[in-house]
Amino acid sequence: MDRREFLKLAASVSAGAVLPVADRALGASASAPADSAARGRPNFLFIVCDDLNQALGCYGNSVVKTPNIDRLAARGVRFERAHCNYPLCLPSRHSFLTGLRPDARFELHKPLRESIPDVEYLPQYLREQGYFTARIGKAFHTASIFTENGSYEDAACWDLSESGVTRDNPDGYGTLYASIPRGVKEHPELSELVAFRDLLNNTGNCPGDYWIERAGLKLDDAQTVDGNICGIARQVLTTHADEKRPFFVLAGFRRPHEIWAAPEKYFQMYSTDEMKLPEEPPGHDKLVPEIAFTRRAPNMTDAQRKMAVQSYYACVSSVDHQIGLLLDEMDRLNLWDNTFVVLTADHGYHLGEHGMWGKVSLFQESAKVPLIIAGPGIKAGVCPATVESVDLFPTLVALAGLNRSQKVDGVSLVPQLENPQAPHGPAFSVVRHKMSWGKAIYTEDWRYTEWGDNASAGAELYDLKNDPKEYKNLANDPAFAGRRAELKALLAPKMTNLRDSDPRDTAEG
Ligand SMILES: [Ca+2]
Repeated sequence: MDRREFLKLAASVSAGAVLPVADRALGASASAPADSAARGRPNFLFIVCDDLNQALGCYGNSVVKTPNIDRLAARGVRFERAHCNYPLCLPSRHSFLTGLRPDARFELHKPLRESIPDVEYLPQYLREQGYFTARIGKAFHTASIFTENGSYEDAACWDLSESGVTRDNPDGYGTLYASIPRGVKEHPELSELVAFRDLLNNTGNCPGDYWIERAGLKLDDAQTVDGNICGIARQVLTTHADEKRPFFVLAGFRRPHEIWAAPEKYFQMYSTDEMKLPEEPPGHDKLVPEIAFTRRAPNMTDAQRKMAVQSYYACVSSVDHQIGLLLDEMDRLNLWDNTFVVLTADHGYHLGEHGMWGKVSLFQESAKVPLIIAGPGIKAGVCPATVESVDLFPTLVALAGLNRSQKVDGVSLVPQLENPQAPHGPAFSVVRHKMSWGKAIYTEDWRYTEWGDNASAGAELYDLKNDPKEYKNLANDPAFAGRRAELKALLAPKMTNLRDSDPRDTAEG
């Protein structure tokens, strides 16, 4: 979509709230060569949650409490069938920040720039176009809140780069109360701690089956890592609201990524009795190749499962509170007429479906992500089309009114923002399990997955219209051979750089 078409979109919906906005009277921005070219372009507030699945109020979950995410959905377009392109933190983030689907160059523990030196990330591109860019929290990846060692943040992307680390609060990514670094006895902020670590078996297809740990915190919201990330982001919004130079602010929250640590009031919002566990037909997984599963916990009792769901929801409500504070700041600063807000996650998370607790699976609870886009000229709506995280890069380029010549794999979602019923898709997602790649294509009605080269390690085919929970694998049913061939033909050209012989790191990260 070109600039003229974009302006038509904005103007068609909300005269008086269209782009480009008039230059603001206050606040001279730091001079940069592209500053003048960037004036009048819209701002972006890009909110990324970690391991947030679609179990949200606005996506139809009646138990979880997400009033603020629902508030954003009520003013934007919510994408029902948004898929990440690799259901794991770093490759997914590399993917949507480049607009490229992951291939063998997207290693699990290395910055992508080591594999593709001239890669151009979305914030890097916007910065080159004159945007002020800020990362607060987890954009690419952060190793630990106690040390920035192993940070994957890319220096070319950011004018401001803040991890959100709070040294007094170890509830960030990668820190276990139960073991490292200081031990549970030295944490007076804990109201309770339950570690499920021993309940996970280690027979999953990713070797890094790690922790399930739940921790109620005697801390205020603002004292948590996400509270700190939110506080810095609010300051940045306040400082830059009236700048002529537009901003791209990425707020990367840690929750609901494990460990499940949140102020104890969020745990008290939910009774374990009201937690619903998946009711699945017995034996349904017998038709599924074993390689499709990861991180199962067959030894957990129902009471423990319900506690795990409760803990996840508590963390979702905790991060929802922080998102609400950002939306309040959007209101207070009158930013809605020139700022697009994107809310998404790097991938989803299983809450017991198919026996799984975690990600790195190509089933929908892991591969689908929430995606909501709101802002000037966008009416509230629900888009049923299949879309992918790689679509975000070209979408933001189009919303900024920029023309970028480099090829990306994603396709702009501006047509869906204009008309949520506009067609799109399909989506593709990949994952490496043990020595084989899983390669999946998703349409509105079907999911087809191949494991290994030419399905040598198995295949899955689900009729999502009649089997929305993916219980009946039809891949080897002769009645669906034609459908399988049709989807295979769509999948094959997207996966040309994914051979099982790729010497890729298979550890979970
Ligand atoms: Ca993640």
